[in-house]
Amino acid sequence: MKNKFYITTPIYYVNAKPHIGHAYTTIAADVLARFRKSRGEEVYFLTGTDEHGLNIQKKAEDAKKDPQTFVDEISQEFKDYWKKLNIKYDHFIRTTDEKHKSSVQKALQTLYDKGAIYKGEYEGYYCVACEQFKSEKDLIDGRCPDHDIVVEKVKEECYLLKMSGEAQKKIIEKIKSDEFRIAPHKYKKEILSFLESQELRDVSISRKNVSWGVTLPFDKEHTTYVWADAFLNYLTGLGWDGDANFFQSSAFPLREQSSRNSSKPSFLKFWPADVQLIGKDILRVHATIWPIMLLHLGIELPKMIFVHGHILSRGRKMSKTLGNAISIDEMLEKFGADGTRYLLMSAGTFGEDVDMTMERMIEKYNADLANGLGNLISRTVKLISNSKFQIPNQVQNPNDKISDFIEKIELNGALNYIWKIIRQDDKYIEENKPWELVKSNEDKFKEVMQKLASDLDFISDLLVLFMPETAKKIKKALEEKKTDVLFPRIK
Ligand code: ME8
Repeated sequence: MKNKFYITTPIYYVNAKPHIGHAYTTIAADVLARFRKSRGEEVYFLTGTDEHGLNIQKKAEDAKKDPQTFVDEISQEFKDYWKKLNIKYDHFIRTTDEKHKSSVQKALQTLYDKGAIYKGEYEGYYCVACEQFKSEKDLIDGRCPDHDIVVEKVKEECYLLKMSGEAQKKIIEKIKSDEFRIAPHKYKKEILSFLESQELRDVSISRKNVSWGVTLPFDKEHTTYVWADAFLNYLTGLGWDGDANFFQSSAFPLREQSSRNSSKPSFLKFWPADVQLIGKDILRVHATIWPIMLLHLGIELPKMIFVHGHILSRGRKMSKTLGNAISIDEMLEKFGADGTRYLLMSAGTFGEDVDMTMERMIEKYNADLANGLGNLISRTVKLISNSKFQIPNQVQNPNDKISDFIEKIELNGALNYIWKIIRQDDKYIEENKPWELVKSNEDKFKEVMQKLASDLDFISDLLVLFMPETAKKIKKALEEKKTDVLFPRIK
């Protein structure tokens, strides 16, 4: 029976086009999806765009466009960038898809009928860029610390989702036991200390004065709060129509006993998600509202939320709202798709914050790609092209070592491992001087070049997840015994 693997990214707001922060999560998900596919698993990789809410409504007004036209354009930009970055998702969900909207309505009706949603009033502060309510202690001088904007005081009639009591207790238990795993460990600790230190406040799941959203099925004067709408994408993106009964007792045994055959609907085949990748900015909502919605619906929780750190620019989170982001265009133009993928994935420990500047990226590109990998390829290929040398068949078993890193989602660890081989080979060339051996000792020359060619072939297998085009070019260069310069130095 084939193992299944369901991986998601956040669905991104279409208030502006994506920057390298969004690329960071999406490339990481692509690497993990490619890895599982290469092992023969049945993979479903979902990404998409989050298109409702006040912020987007306002941005469309500013742009003097009707909201649908506005979101159509920006959502398309996300798709275009993902294509340029060679991201191979299985489905791209948009929250303005008709099917998604009707499924959200069905699910909310169920929650309402069950009494998990009730009518009330909400009073608090609202950060329109986070699209989240904030408590006073979340703020610095009345401003949202993430977006540096003044929050609005809101008091309105709304529908609320029950968050405290039984639901909160269950979430704590499931996080503690890793049934609902939050990784890396420090984020698990952080969220547990938050959940254990206070009783959760019921959250508003509707807005009365926001027209750009999914109408509540049980009260047409309200639209769905953008996060409640957005979370359900992880299920509707698998084709779920909003009927929670599908997941109930009768469906579970059916799912467990038979093989995951294709006649089964995708959502039963792939749910629960194996990895939900997110940035640390949205951990709290993913560890509270999202699992509590699922608990109320009687649907299993995802197996793991994996949290990565922020890309910072001079100490602050790179963000569309702050306007301090490096553009994907700039990266693509300078470094190409593979160079961009490499620089983002090797930027630092996946899970920790990483500070990125263009200067440092250029330096790293020159050191690791133009010099390190690029030099190794061109030297090796040049030496074998001048000789009658036959390239050996692959002898090394790829993936063993790197699998450990990738399974633990230590993506830069995997790249460090590959670059260690590259550096060792560089040293090996310096020590053995094959350009002299070719004249003086043919046997030794063959031995040295065999090792180098075989290592390069191995490196290409290891790199394929991160730099798919480069991996192909390495193979081709070895086969044809010629190569162009793959990574010209950048000044
Ligand atoms: O939060 N560093 O959308 P969003 C690293 N629509 N990652 C970054 C980043 C940075 N500087 N900036 C953005 C939303 N990201 C909601 C999500 S999901 C049901 C709804 C990445 O457009 C990172 O993955 O603000 C972060 O969590 C996400 O983009 C936020 O994207």
